[in-house]
Amino acid sequence: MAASCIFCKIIKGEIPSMKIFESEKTFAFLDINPLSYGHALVIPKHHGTKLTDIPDDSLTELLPVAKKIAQAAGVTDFNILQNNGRIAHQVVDHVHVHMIPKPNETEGLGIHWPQQ
Ligand code: DGP
Repeated sequence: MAASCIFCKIIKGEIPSMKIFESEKTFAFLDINPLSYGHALVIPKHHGTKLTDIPDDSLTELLPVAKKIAQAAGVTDFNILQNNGRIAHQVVDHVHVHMIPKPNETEGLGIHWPQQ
C-alpha cells in the first residue's frame, strides 16, 4: 500500500467507491469517469505503478475477474484496456485493468448488476 495512492485509499475504504468484487489479492470497482455504462476497473491490492512493479501472483486474477464481472453484469461485448506508463496514457499510478462494456446495437447494454 502507498499512503498517497488514490487506488490504495479506495482499497482501504478511505475513498468511497462502487465496489464490485474483492478477494485477498484483487479489488474491482466502477470507474468514476466511465467511457460506457458499467466501465469497471480491476486492480491488484499490491501497490505498483506498472506491470513490471507487481509480482506475477498478484496479476493472475485481473483478467479472470474482469471476465467474471462482465459475465455477472450480462455484458457480452467489451474492451479490456491496460494503460502502462504515461506515454501509454496511464493517469493513476497503480496498475489497473479497464473492462469497458460495448453496447449491443439491437439490445442495448442489458447490464444487470448483481446484488452487493
Ligand atoms: P488510466 O488512464 O488508465 O490511468 O485510467 C485511470 C482511470 O481511473 C480513469 O478512467 C478514471 C479512474 N479514476 C481516477 N480516480 C478515480 C477515483 O477516485 N475513483 C474511481 N472510481 N475511479 C477513478
